[in-house]
Amino acid sequence: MEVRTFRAATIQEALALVRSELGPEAAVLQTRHVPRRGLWNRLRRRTEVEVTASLQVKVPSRVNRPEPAPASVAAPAPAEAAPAPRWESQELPRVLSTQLSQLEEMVARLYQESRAARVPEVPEPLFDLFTELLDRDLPEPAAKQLVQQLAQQLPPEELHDPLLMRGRLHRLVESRLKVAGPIQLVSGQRRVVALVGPTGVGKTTTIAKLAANFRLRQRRSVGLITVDTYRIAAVEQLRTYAQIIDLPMVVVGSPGEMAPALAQLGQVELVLIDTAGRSPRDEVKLHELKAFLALAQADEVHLVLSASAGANTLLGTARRFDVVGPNRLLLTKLDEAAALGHLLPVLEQLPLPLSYLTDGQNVPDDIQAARADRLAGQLLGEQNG
Ligand SMILES: Nc1nc2c(ncn2[C@@H]2O[C@H](COP(=O)(O)OP(=O)(O)OP(=O)(O)O)[C@@H](O)[C@H]2O)c(=O)[nH]1
Ligand SMILES: [Mg+2]
Repeated sequence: MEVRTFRAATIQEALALVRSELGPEAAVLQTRHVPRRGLWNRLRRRTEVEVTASLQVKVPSRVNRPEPAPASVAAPAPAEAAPAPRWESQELPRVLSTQLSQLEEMVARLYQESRAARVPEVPEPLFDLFTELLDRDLPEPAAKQLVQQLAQQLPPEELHDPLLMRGRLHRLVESRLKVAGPIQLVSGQRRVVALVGPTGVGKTTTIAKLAANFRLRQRRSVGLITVDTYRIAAVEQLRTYAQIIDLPMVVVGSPGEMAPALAQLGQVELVLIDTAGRSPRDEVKLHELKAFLALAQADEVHLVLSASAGANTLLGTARRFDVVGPNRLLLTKLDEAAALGHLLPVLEQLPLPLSYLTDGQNVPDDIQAARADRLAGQLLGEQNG
């Protein structure tokens, strides 16, 4: 088989040489750039195109040729019309594949640029983590701020390791949480703990969970006081729990009854005070509540809020309850919230440390003392967090 090579400065010139030497039927077998001959050219790294071609190789063209027209309507081909040059069939796939890979690169670059353009403050390697935080209900400004802080902490070798990044993010969130943990009892001393908050958040149920755990599991002496005298049903709700757990319970109807009620409970180690749910907008009732708690000399006042409420509601409610003087935050109904990310900015903005979390209606099981590492996992939606 006769195979010949042709060299020229450009591919067009080289192909023109092939056609003039071998004719239009010649098939191009290979084209490549090669160093130009001569010392001077080599020193200057000049290249030229080398085309290898043969007349004996028949390569079917990949370009669809039009079907020949029926004989009756066929116009005679002009005598000088040259057949389509064979080299097209070789060159096209090469050209196409180069263009395709260029297109791929361009699309990838545009995609990265558009992601960065959408949220320019988010470092690109942390973009997936950022969108995950949004999926976990973290508000965008808080998610941005978190990944920016993470980016400052991350050593460059960890920037592309999702596992290490997640570990650091977890520790970062954990370090931002303020946690008081559970009620600490000291033997021989009475601790008075009150729960306050809006209506229906789970104060009475949580009192029952705490009372049952301290009494039945930790074998401490516990007494209950309710200042919720507005609704008979509310008093009966707590009385039922008191009877089941076998605890003393006293109803306080006016501020003057608080001191006698505490005296009546005697030397119990833990007094739990249940209060009526108050509308955060009712300032008179909030001040009244404060007066009750001052008379009780409460050591701990836990503001109870439902985790299923939105961040603004939680912050607004907490601000209004400030007058009552809470020193702990207790979050209920974690089980009802689809995701918990919205709680992170709330927990950061409120000065109150977290005491307990509740995640269901079951007394006494659905309650945990707050722990920063576990809560960080819950806020980030980690498995088994
Ligand atoms: N899903 C879920 N429900 C809860 C949780 N805690 C309490 N509940 C339910 O919430 C409802 C209200 O609970 P309560 O304990 O009566 O709430 P409260 O704050 O005492 O209500 P008021 O006294 O009316 O202000 C009840 O149906 C409870 O079973 C929780 O952690 N998760
Ligand atoms: Mg209640």
